[in-house]
Amino acid sequence: MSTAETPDRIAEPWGARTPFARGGVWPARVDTVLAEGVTEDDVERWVQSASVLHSNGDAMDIAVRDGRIVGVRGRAVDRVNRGRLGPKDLYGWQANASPDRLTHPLIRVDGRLVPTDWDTAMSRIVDRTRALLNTRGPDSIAFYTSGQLFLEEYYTLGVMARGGVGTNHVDGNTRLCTATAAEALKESFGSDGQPGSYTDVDHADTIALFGHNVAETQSVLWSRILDRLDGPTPPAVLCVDPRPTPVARRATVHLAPRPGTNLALMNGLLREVIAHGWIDEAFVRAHTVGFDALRRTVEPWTIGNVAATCGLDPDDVRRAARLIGTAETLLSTVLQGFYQSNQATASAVQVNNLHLLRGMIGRPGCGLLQMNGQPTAQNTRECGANGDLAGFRNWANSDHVAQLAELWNVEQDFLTHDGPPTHAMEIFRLAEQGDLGLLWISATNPAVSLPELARIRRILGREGTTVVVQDMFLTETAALADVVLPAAAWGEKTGAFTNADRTVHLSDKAVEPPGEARADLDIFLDFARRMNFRDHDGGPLIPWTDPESAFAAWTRATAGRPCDYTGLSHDALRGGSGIQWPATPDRPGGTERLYTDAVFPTAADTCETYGKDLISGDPIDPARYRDHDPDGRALLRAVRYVPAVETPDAEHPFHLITGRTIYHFHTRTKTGRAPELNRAAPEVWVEMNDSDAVRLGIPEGTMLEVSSPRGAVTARMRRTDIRPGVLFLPFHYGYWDIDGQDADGTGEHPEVRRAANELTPTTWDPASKQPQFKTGVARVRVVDEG
Ligand SMILES: Nc1nc2c(c(=O)[nH]1)N[C@H]1C(S)=C(S)[C@@H](COP(=O)(O)OP(=O)(O)OC[C@H]3O[C@@H](n4cnc5c(=O)[nH]c(N)nc54)[C@H](O)[C@@H]3O)O[C@H]1N2
Ligand SMILES: Nc1nc2c(c(=O)[nH]1)N[C@H]1C(S)=C(S)[C@@H](COP(=O)(O)OP(=O)(O)OC[C@H]3O[C@@H](n4cnc5c(=O)[nH]c(N)nc54)[C@H](O)[C@@H]3O)O[C@H]1N2
Ligand SMILES: [Mo]
Repeated sequence: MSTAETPDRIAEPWGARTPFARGGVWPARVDTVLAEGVTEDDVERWVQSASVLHSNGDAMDIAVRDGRIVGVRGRAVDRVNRGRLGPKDLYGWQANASPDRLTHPLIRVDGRLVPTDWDTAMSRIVDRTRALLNTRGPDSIAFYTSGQLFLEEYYTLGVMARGGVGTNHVDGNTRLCTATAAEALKESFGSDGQPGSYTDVDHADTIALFGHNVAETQSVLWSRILDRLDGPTPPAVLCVDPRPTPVARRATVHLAPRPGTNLALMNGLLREVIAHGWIDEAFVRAHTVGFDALRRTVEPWTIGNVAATCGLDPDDVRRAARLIGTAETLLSTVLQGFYQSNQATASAVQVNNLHLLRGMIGRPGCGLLQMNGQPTAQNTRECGANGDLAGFRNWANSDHVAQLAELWNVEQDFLTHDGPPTHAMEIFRLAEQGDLGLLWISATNPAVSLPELARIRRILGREGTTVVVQDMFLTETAALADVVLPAAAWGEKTGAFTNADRTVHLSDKAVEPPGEARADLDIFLDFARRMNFRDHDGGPLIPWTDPESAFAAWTRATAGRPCDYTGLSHDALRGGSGIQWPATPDRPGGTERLYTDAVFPTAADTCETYGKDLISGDPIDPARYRDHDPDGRALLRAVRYVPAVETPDAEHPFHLITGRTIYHFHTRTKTGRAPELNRAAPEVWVEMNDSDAVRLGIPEGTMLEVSSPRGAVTARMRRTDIRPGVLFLPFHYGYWDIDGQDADGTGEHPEVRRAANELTPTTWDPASKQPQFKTGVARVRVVDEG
């Protein structure tokens, strides 16, 4: 493998610096990697694409030779990365050609998964669906999808599931990922949609990262920040994270709060901002509602109370408040340290409140990014393949439901259900109770990524629920399925997707998929055809046939909505840079920032939600919302701090938090099969503070059993400067080795327990329903001093 820019991008993940000053233009730097022995002259074609191993949307071209992918090169013209690529992008594409790829469908016969043809596999699913619809109705069928398919695939899945099958049980693994981002945006601004832009990095004088290890999880965005930090007018950086991340090491102020206390900290920071008069009173008066309640709610959170509750130095809290209170242009980002922790939505909306109080929204440098994680999570949410309706429509607003019924030409009754769309944690509970006859899982590996894995294995292995898994590999989840469908991967199919700053990219097909693997879109279309789903007039419910016509259908669903795509097409996305929505025929170049006019989509007829009580999660009554219609003003949502349910005690004395390393993506189905990435982080580890290790007399490198009330894993100990009393486990490692896959298809596997989710609790945020992967407890026991 050769990289043009830096010889070893494992050792130097962010590559060489290209410093620039505030308000300047981020210089381009093109990162390229090609397979051993291949030079740029050998490349036959470069095919336009973007990264699917994080939400940053780094644009790249795929190098093709002899019908195979032989490398990637960043696209210098693109607004997102100006040519740069991160380690996962540079090396991860090798997984496409792995010999482990699924090449034909599998079905379970006498307890074993055996190869079969498409017709047999699809017939099994169709027969089962028909039988369930005839006997138990649509509520016995559920779809659990991803944040990693393309928007054409989600839209098709959403129409097929809601308009064809008629079920309300449709969600994505975005529930585990950015459900809180969506909920926080809806609660404050009336609709999902990131207000900010990545160019805010270029203009900000202060950057605040709340529970976001951007250096490892969106490494190219961190390169942009590093280039500002090394330039002539560096921004101040606030980092809120219990670990000494690379972000913390470059921070002006690093706060390492006790896990689960984010809301106490945020309430304290807001109190300081108000008390010092660092607020834009005219903006607050004209464009927000709820200030008095917010002021009252944060009032008890003096510096002393914050310091005691969060376990922080009072002076550090004061310095943090001053940084964000006196910033001229503040960029804030929020991610899993907030979204997967205690009071997730409540904490995330306080960052929105901070920007509203300071009037810092819709202007260069005043960005607010309730970050996404997965590459296409935004599209799952937009297209209604999660617990939302397509086009950011409000399930509780019958006019919005009627719009979809008209667009799809189906009875409105068919789309109307007793309650909100079912969220993933509830879908798995329904399966556990035996209420689901069919659970169709696409592009996600819940047997590693959901909390409390012993329970998830039980649910997936249950008699009576037909589990369909659509994946590139025989994952831990696929091994428990009844039908396994081999999917084409990125690079083997065409589709569009949207990153965390609303930039839409096209990813073109570069090579053929292996064996009989098929694009997810083709699988969904085949199912819809076989089911013969019809509209009100007897025409096909889903008339589109390929990615381009699916995209065109999707744009019609967005007309007039906040995520308006009507100015976009596959052709418009080919060539130059990605384009930020909304993009309309009269604004085909897209929109850099939302809310530049300080008018928010909160009006009762427009909004995506009437909101929830952020402590109980109960929906707010639509009539009550209408009575106090914010009508374009943003909502300052105030919430009191409530401690986490699970906190350390004598039996489980440590907080347990989980997360990521730069070299791996999730359950490693791709990055574990890229030699450079696998070598960089081959095994699970557990981080413990030096002082805890000394106190317990545990030397570096000791094998520890880490256990919680749910289970146990073994992991080698690393001593770090993580907050004392806190353990950190990466969640990437499943329960078998990538190499030692389930060869006989029985679903049985060696008892290697190393997945962090053996330990995590089945608890979720009441408002966003996002599981709390970062609020748990654990104890340790020495297994081997080796
Ligand atoms: N390399 C890599 N990049 C990725 C991914 C990947 O798997 N690998 N996945 C992508 C996806 S889907 C996502 S969602 C994003 C996630 O991106 P991040 O959110 O940046 O990643 P995490 O490591 O999950 O969590 C971030 C930080 O939260 C901190 N944290 C834990 N508990 C608390 C708390 O109570 N309070 C605060 N303030 N912080 C806390 C952790 O110490 C951790 O450093 O990354 C995306 N990018
Ligand atoms: N403890 C703990 N648990 C966590 C988290 C945490 O921080 N801590 N983070 C959570 C978050 S934020 C996330 S996003 C989830 C991620 O959890 P998962 O979604 O379960 O993780 P992945 O490994 O990305 O699984 C994606 C699957 O899709 C397959 N795939 C890839 N591309 C395609 C495609 O084009 N088509 C099809 N059909 N399949 C494809 C891959 O092979 C892989 O098996 O994990 C969550 N779980
Ligand atoms: Mo995620």
